[in-house]
Amino acid sequence: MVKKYKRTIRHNKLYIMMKRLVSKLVLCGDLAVGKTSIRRTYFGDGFIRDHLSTLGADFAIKRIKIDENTQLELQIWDLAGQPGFESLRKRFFKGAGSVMLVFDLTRRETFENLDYWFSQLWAASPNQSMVVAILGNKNDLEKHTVKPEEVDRYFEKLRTKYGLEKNQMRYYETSALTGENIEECFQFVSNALLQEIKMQN
Ligand SMILES: Nc1nc2c(ncn2[C@@H]2O[C@H](COP(=O)(O)OP(=O)(O)OP(=O)(O)O)[C@@H](O)[C@H]2O)c(=O)[nH]1
Ligand SMILES: [Mg+2]
Repeated sequence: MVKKYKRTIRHNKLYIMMKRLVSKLVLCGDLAVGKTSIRRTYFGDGFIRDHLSTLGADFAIKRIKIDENTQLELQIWDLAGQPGFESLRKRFFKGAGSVMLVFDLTRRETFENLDYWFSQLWAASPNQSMVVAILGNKNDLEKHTVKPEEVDRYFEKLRTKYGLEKNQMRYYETSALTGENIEECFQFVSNALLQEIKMQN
């Protein structure tokens, strides 16, 4: 779901019509998979070695310039992976246009729990045009417990179960520590959302 706003900016007696597209992106996944680290790396806020568990949710806004007159505003909700925030989470899920489902490549159970996260999101915000990026994080660590083919099979399941489109989903192996694929996965989400708008118009 992408909301559209128009704003007029007065600049040296020139009036420019700005189109502002606003969309909500939710970062979710198990405890300590690296959601906050991914967000911090994307914003250039630096990597923190300690695990400072998110309480409830953190919020950040990224404004992406599309062209001279168009801006995409991603409202990013970074949710706590800790159990106990379920009822709170539902509120944050509402109206999401895209989701980053994050797991830790070295802990297989965090991949297996992605289905729990997605079904929670879908129950709170059924939306036929959801953009889904799956991030296998901590790619800088050696011991990988999930193969890319398994993620492909999970995408297949999302397609059949929720009717999502193939071009709305992508898998990235990321590292918040080295920055690998962090910019790319946000770029994918932004492009897929813009594609969606073009299809609607
Ligand atoms: N090696 C490595 N460690 C990472 C990476 N991303 C996060 N970490 C570490 O993993 C731990 C958890 O990171 P967070 O970003 O706090 O995880 P989270 O998913 O936000 O956790 P919650 O908010 O509790 O749900 C921290 O100690 C980070 O330093 C990564 O890409 N590589
Ligand atoms: Mg966190």
